[in-house]
Amino acid sequence: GDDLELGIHPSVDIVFPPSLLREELTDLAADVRILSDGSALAGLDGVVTFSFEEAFLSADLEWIHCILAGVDAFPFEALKRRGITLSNSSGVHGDAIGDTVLGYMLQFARRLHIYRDNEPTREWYYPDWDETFTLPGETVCVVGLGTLGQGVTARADAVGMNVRGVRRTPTPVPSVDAVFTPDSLTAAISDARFVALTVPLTSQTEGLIGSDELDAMREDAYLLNVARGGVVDQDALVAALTDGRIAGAALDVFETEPLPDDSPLWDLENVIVTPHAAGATDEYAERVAAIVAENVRRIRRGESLANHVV
Ligand code: 7N6
Repeated sequence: GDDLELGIHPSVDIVFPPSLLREELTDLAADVRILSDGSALAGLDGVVTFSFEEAFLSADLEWIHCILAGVDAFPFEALKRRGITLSNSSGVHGDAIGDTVLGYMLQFARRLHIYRDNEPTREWYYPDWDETFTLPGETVCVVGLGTLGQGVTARADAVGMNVRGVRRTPTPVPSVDAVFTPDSLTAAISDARFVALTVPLTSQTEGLIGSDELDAMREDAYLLNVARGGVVDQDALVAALTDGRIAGAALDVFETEPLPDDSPLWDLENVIVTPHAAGATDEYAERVAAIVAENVRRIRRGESLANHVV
């Protein structure tokens, strides 16, 4: 019939079972099939995917929906040239990221990561009197105030932290006491106990946090990266952590993933490494399905897409 033909690319399996997404899409005016081979794209109008494949460019696709918010690995110019519309899943991760970043801050403040580290050796380690602190009254600077950033700011505000943020448009944001623009990044981060990175990776944010920014941070400050590895100069970060110029870091994303065995980050006690899972949640497929369903409706009405990237 004139139903839209949609394929679910096998790469989505990294985040949820493809069959789960198909179930969530059963009421749709579209034929949805799970692709067993990522390049078997004949007859499809659209594909829902985690990763990009060159084969997408030579197929007859009109639309690619990426189940990620961060689509920095997709070739925007080539997609434009082929007339393929790309939409992303921005908007689905606020709760998961907010919970994870609150968890990182609690781990550092309450030293929970140290106690867990001590379990294999049965070590009953009591912290020094000035080693622990509490979150109320501490300052967090959230760099990027989109869905991820606002997931963090809402929770930080709820536990009584001072919340500041950095974004291009310095309009007021709920839960944020002061909004800075990127040209005042150094001022914004310089007196924060925690600096959380929640920006997309673009030509403007690549290497945003380098040795100058790390030097501007307090010696007792923690860097929390749930954005992309490329937003931070990783060598500069390792140097700052090793020299004690900042107190620690919680990192979900890295220049190379999985983080290589020989990375010094694995061995630093003041670093929490998580496997690019800060945004994971059992509601992921349901949340992505809502965007896909909305866009199927829009395509049928000839409207422009939600979460449209190119
Ligand atoms: C997968 C998270 C994104 O860009 O990096 C995240 O959406 C993926 C759990």
